[in-house]
Amino acid sequence: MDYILKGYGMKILIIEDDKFYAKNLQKEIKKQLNYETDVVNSLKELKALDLDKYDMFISDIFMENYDENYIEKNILPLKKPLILITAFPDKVLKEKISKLNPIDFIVKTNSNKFDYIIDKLKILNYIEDKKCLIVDDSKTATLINMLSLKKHYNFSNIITAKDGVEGLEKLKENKDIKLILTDYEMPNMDGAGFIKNVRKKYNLDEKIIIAISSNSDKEISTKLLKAGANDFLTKPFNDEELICRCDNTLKISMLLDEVKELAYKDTLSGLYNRRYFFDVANKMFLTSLRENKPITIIMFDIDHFKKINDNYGHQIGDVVIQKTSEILKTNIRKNDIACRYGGEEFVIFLYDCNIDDGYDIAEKIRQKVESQELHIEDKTIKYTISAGVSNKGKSIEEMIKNADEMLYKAKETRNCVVKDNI
Ligand code: GH3
Ligand code: MG
Ligand code: MG
Ligand code: MG
Repeated sequence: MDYILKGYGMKILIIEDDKFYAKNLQKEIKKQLNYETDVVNSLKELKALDLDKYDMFISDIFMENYDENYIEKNILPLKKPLILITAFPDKVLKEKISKLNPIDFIVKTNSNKFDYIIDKLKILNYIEDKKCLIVDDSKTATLINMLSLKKHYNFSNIITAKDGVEGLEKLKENKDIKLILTDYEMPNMDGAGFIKNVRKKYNLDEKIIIAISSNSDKEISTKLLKAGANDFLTKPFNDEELICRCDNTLKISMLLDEVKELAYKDTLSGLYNRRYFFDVANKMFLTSLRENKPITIIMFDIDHFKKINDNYGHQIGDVVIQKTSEILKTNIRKNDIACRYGGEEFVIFLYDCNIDDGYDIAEKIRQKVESQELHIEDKTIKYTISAGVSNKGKSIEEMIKNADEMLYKAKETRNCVVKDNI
């Protein structure tokens, strides 16, 4: 397939003669995903449109009184992802569906009819910046699975490995792998050994593993599940089964991420909270020891924040916290963690970063805050922050304590950054 499935922000055309259904689907997509969609209810309307501007099509498979090959003629040549809507997926229809090569098809009569399609769109959004890994010693099996996944999903990349040993290497090189398909029988390290090794580092929701075997022996499927596979497939399987299992496991992982996001985020600032900070920073601390990477902690505190509250009111104080958080968020890398540590205190964990680079980042952030002028209501507000930077300590707690001591020193003058000197 040579199309690229876009996730967030894609423009979708809904082709459906049932106006009521189309309108409701459009509303639901807007409400749940905030995607813009257009609707056409007839072939005439379809032909009048510039179809190139759409990233995806959701189309009824049969529309009354129309040339039944309208999808082949109008949509397929565009080589864009297609989701089909059908009232009854009987056998004849299934053949037609498979000819049209859709990324999925939806049965209209389902009571929760929109849930499925909304979930599908959410999954595409979810995996857009994530990778998939196929571990299999058979080149043919790898190719077949690769083609299926490419047809149905928009992973940013699909990586392959010929056995468990190579699989682990690829996983180490590509932290953003989310879904893993692994064969059972392989030389060097088999599927069960590979899965056990992955699970030493990653939970069931961090890396989704679907194990595949040609052996229908129940002993093997249970062995793989006990080793930590999220699901299991017996060869031969069809495209539909593979996609259903991937969808289901991806959906669970996506929901867990959503729940975690709620549990781990501070609502006012949108930054992570302390709980998340310690969960992740402690893990990354251990990784840094293993991988021999430097880490640095910065503690920030807004200067004279009490005065801001006293002079302008608590609500404007809240906006100042939000603006400060935005500056923190936009000045760190993807692997760093910014957290609201307390009222007007923030901490940033910098991975693979030495103390001097950490100091520069803190200084850049301090300068940005200093040069910023906030206009809230009819007031112009300027304020400053202080920061302490440290890379010393045998644990995250110790590092924070040291950074806090540096912050305390910075508070002697305020609007400055002080680093630990080793
Ligand atoms: P310093 O420069 O020494 O840090 O002085 P400061 O006034 O910033 O420090 P202090 O610790 O005395 O005051 C912090 C204030 O932050 C007190 C508290 O009421 C306020 N605060 C804490 N959380 C929030 C919040 O969520 N919103 C608002 N608006 N204020 C908050
Ligand atoms: Mg094999
Ligand atoms: Mg404080
Ligand atoms: Mg303060």
